[in-house]
Amino acid sequence: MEGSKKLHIDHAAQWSSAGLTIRQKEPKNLEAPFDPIDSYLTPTELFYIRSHFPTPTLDQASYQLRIDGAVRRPLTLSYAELRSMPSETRVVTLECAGNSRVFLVPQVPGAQWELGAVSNAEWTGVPLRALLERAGLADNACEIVLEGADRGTPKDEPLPPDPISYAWSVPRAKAIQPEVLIAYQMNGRDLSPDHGFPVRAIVPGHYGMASVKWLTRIQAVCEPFRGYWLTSDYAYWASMDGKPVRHPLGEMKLKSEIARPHVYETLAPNLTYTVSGAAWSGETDVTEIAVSTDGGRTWAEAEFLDPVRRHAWRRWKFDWLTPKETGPYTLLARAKDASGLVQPDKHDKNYGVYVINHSLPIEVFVDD
Ligand SMILES: Nc1nc2c(c(=O)[nH]1)N[C@H]1C(S)=C(S)[C@@H](COP(=O)(O)O)O[C@H]1N2
Ligand SMILES: [Mo]
Repeated sequence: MEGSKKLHIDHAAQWSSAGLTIRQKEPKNLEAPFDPIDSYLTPTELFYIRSHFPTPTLDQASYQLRIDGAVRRPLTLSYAELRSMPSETRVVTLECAGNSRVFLVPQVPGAQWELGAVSNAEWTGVPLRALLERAGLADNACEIVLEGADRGTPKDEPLPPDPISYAWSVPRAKAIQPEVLIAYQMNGRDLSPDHGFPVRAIVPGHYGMASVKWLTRIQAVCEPFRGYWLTSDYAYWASMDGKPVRHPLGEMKLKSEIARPHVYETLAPNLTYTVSGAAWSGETDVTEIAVSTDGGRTWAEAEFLDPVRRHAWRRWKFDWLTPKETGPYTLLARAKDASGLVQPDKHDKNYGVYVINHSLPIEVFVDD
């Protein structure tokens, strides 16, 4: 079982004034506190922040959204024009593809996210589909490139020679789904600067990297876009006729996390302790959740607190009568989806330092 060695929990980590753990100060990489998931929606000030470059300064008055490329009627929308279009509100869980990286053994480079590079919010905006219809998407367009206003030099080799923007490309089939939003509100208020003010994309069911913040351009393309983020960074080894090929990440994988107790917590013996957490997936529904308190030998059904809602997490709980016998115990949670797929028990190496969706061992101590 992975994780039987001590995790490299960063005990010297600093907290922001709002209570987020600072993984990196600038550009901002702030982790949400995962253990107090008392609310279904993550309060905006506690929602994790993952930015590759400094937050750009944009304002509503001069904001422009360009829609071009393989479209019949390229257009530019002002903020007011976007706001005047019919909108939709959806609850969507965002998870960074690098979430839970600290659980990889041996330790790997990159931000040492624990459990909180995932959060759940309500987003309001215009379906991307409506904008593509207005622009007249060409029949042969295969992807939609979403580009942000932030720029800089990325960190990992191979590096492009000049500063680049943050851009992600979404397959056409996903981009035209009704749930993909060009959002301007989060939890009922204007987006905050760090979460993409004034406008961002929300691509439900895909890892966070697809939900481009500070969105200023939507470009339809007729060939797969092979930009830095989709090739050098957020890519994995897929297989083509038995040979490994690089593909960009996409759909979020089935996952559950234990929020309480936290790793290395000490619990009293012979007392009921409520183990709690959340489970989510990409394009399917989480239908079952089981908990093990003996490192995976036996499993018991846990209880969901939230209903099934596609693209949003479901919190759950499990009442555990802690053993009389003191000592270390390993807790695991394991989700199952509507197709019968079960959360894996180890990390898939094809994903490198991303997609850490196996059952994460939470070691606790039962002691007086
Ligand atoms: N323009 C831009 N969009 C971006 C990013 C970025 O660095 N720049 N980071 C992406 C990544 S990797 C994630 S996980 C999500 C995080 O969104 P949040 O900061 O609102 O939580 O934004 C995505 N959108
Ligand atoms: Mo991310």
